[in-house]
This record gives sequence, C-alpha cells and structure tokens, in this order.
Amino acid sequence: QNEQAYLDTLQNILETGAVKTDRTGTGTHSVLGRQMRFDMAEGFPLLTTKRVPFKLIKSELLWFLQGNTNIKFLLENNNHIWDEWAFKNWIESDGYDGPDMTDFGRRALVDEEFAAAYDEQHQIFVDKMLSDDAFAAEFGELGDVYGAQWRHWKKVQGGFIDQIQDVIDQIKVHPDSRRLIVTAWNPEAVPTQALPPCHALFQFYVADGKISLQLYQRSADMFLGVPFNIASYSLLLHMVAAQTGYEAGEFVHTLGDAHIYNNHIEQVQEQLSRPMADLPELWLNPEVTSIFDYTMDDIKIKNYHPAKTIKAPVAV
Ligand code: DHF
Ligand code: TMP
Repeated sequence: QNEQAYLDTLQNILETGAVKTDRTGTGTHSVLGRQMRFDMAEGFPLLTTKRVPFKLIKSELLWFLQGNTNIKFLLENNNHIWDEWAFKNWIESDGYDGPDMTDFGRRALVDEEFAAAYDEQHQIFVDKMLSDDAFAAEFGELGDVYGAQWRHWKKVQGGFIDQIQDVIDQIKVHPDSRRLIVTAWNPEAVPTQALPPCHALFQFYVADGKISLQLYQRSADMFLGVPFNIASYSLLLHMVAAQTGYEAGEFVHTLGDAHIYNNHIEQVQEQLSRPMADLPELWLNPEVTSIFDYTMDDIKIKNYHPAKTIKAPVAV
C-alpha cells in the first residue's frame, strides 16, 4: 500500500541521513531529493500508522483556497497549527507587555516554568484573537503565505493573479498543457517572510482520463509536516478532479531537504514499528460546483482506522 512509500523514506533518512544543523537550532538527519507516489485508486493517503487529524488539514486547505492569510479562520475551526507564527508577530510588537517570550519554541521544551508561562500567553493570544477584531486584523495576519500567493499574486504592473482559478480554467481548455503550474515561491517576498513557502510549486497533469498532481516541497519535516502535506495535496487533487471532470490519478510528492528533527527520532521509531491498516476513503459533496465553495461539511473521510496519535514538538 501507498503508505509504505512514506515509511520507507523515513527509514532511509534514519539510516543514510547526514547530521545537519538547521535554522531552528534543533538539529536534523537530512537527505536531498526523494520522491513518493500515492495512487488515489488505492485509497486516500491519510496515514494509518499514527492518527493524522484530517479536520485540521481540511480547514487549512479551505483557508488557503479562500486566499485567507489571517489565522482567525483557523482558530474559529479549532485549528492551532499556525499559532506560533502569529504569536511571534504579537510578542515582537509594541502591543505586547507580558513576560519575555523570546525564543519561546525552544525554551518551552526545556524549561517547565517557562512552558507554563508560554501556555498562559498563548491562551491570552487566542482569546484576544477570537474576541477582538482589531487585534485579530493586526496580529493574526501572516502576510504573504499560501493563500495570498495562490489567489492574489501581486503583479508588477498592479492588479492580481488568481493562480487557482487560472489553472482550473486551463485544465478545462488545454488538458494536455505542460504549463499547469501554481507557484507559491516568490523571490521578492522571501526576505520578509517569517516562513517562506515549504510547498513551493505544484503541477497538474492530465492523461488517460485522469488528473495527477506533483508537488515540489523544498523543505520537508518528515514526521510532523509531511503527513499533513500528503493529505492536503491529495485532497486538493480530488477537488480539482471533481471540478474539472477527471478521475483523481496520482499525487507525486517530490522532496528537497527531507529531514527528521533530532527530537522526533523516538516517535519515528515507534511509528516504523507499527503495522499499516487499509487506507480510508474520501467523500466530496458532488453538488459543489466551484473549488471555492467547499465547506467543512462537504468533505468527509470514511473508514479511517489509524493507530493512536504520536505527539512531537514543532520546531519554530
Ligand atoms: N515548522 C516545522 N518545523 N515543521 C512543520 O511541519 C511546520 N508546519 C507548519 C508550519 N511550520 C512548521 C504548518 N503545518 C503541525 C502540523 C502541520 C503544520 C504545523 C503543525 C502539528 O503540530 N501537528 C501535530 C498535531 C497538531 C494538533 O493536533 O493540534 C501532529 O501530531 O500532527
Ligand atoms: P525552513 O524554512 O527553515 O525550511 O523551516 C521550515 C520547516 O517547516 C521545515 O522543517 C519544513 C517544515 N514544513 C513542512 O514540512 N511542511 C509544511 O507544510 C510547512 C509549512 C513547513
């Protein structure tokens, strides 16, 4: 089954990865250039060797597709995967007068007292985000992230490009095109981005009545980010397939710097020791007639029977 491609890549990185330092100071085992293929005919690739929270993947993808770059929508959906990056905006601003939170990601891991203080400030942040619109507009905004690049890419001469609408139109008119590309990587924006896009560029491909998608991911946190990325792009592929009238073919996941963080090694070993279960199925509401109209209830996973959650800290 498809999940094996992911497990094999994990195993290979543990065995052959170079010991490599990184921006976050955590340290990794890392390799360059790997590829995993997921055939949608075999089931929806939501990993079964640990529970992957599909609700979070759904709300994140809907958020991208809305062109939304403010985490308020995520918080309203109980999704906290982008909190740290908005929180950073707040604590580095003049508007923040709580205890020093510099380098909170690392300190929270090693200092229990600090971790408690961080949890408290994080909760204050979330409460303010949800109750104070002006606060949310100022500090919930992540700027040039996926939603912005996908839906309103800024043109040099003014105006915007909606890459998602354009690529869907192109698939309908020129399914044999080799230019069916959406890019999030914008060299002009990179110097000011807190987190330059990890999933940098993707391409659609139509043949034999099926549509496939390949993603180039420049940097891949194999344990935490990648299971989300696999499910997210597979979901996007199914949505685009539904909206263009093709069957969903393969998701091809191409990785640049593929790494396992040093504080994820035990978790990876635990996961590798587990047997796989059958992959679940995806249901999309067939009544939805635009890629931009899907809501949380229009997307469902069926027959998902994963092994239990494995927790791991995210490197900020
Ligand atoms: N930074 C790093 N170092 N790795 C990432 O994977 C990453 N991903 C980002 C932003 N920055 C990142 C966006 N995506 C989680 C998953 C994906 C994600 C961010 C965080 C995560 O923590 N997943 C947990 C569960 C989270 C929860 O239940 O709230 C997991 O166990 O999968
Ligand atoms: P970097 O910008 O220094 O490469 O750090 C980004 C980290 O986040 C890196 O570990 C990769 C990880 N990441 C994913 O794996 N998938 C994602 O979707 C995102 C946003 C980040």
